[in-house]
Amino acid sequence: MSSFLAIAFFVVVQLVLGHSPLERAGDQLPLTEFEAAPQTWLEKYGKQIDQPFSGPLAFSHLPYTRCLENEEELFDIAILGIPFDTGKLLIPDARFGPYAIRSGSRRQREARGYTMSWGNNPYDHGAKIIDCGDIPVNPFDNALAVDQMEVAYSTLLSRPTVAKSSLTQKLTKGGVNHPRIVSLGGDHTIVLPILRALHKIYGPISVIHFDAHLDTWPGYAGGITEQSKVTHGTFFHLAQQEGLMTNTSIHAGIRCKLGGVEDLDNDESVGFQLISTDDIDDLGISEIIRRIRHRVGTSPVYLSLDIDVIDPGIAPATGTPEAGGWTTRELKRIIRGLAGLNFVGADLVEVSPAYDVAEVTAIAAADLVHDFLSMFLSEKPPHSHSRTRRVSPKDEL
Ligand SMILES: [Mn+2]
Repeated sequence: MSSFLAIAFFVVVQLVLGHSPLERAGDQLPLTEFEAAPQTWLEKYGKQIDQPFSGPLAFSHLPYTRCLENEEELFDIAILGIPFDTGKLLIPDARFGPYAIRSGSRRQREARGYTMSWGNNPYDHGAKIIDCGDIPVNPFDNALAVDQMEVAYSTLLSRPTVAKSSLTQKLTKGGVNHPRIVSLGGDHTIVLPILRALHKIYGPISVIHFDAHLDTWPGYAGGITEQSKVTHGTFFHLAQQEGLMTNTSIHAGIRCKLGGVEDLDNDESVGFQLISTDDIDDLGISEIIRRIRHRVGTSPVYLSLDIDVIDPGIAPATGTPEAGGWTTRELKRIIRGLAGLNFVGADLVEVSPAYDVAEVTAIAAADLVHDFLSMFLSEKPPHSHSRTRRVSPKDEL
């Protein structure tokens, strides 16, 4: 206590004399490392990776290139934004979906891509994965926009791949490898020009379709022009009429209200089997996975995921929300069960960020796109038990 009183007395005396208590004549505080001689950023800090909140907006901080114009750019998997939303009925704003999903991916990056649930990091498979930017679709003329989307998709699809690993390449009948594109929508109409482009390479393909809605309706009441038939609820019907799909496609997560059973009959004629939202309670996740895999077999398969398959309480930012959907966790488990199928491409559509809350929908969408990469690059589904930690046999119950 006496030493405390002595120090307090010294401080008071120094303050009365106008000195800082730590200042002494002829003596200065040592320079801190931040007060060293001027240096450039590179001299002092070297190259630094961007923080989760800094840098240009690319999916998961991947290299960003406008691939449509940079014709020398090659890749194995491309992230491609398709900001088209003038084919939808209700809530607009999906043209900002690619921006939102990229923003929702800010905390993702190659170096931290390992997940316990997959047991791998998709960026460790030797595939060149880049963000190819957006297709600058025309917002005033849907016919023009649909053609732009098909031309853009075909342009990227026709480029040779980079990696030689069999994990990252799928063979066509002609033995030529093509890259795979993960499209960020955009409303669901974008799938029609995508299927047209894929058909030129692969012929008719199967579709795995996660959605609250069928999207196989033959037309929209009041649609009298040819272009008005091309909507986010009719594109599968049109694709079937054009011969773009096999009759071995499957929906999962369906729960929308219908005009009647005739909608289901029509849906079957378009080539779809149906797994309803409620089936997850009665069948369980593993049976849903088994049915999807059995349905599409080894045929070339395209995965299309409408974010509205997730419950709108969890993913509210979407154009036609339907109550009572799956959780993100349930959907992620089903997607993990699809690894090893012959995927030729995938999309995530119908994110309308103006209706989001704290980016929860965009973050879920970005997370699912990360899963798509592992799904593309894993030879088979991961072990059913997630590796929460490494355990020795004697630790297991
Ligand atoms: Mn939908």
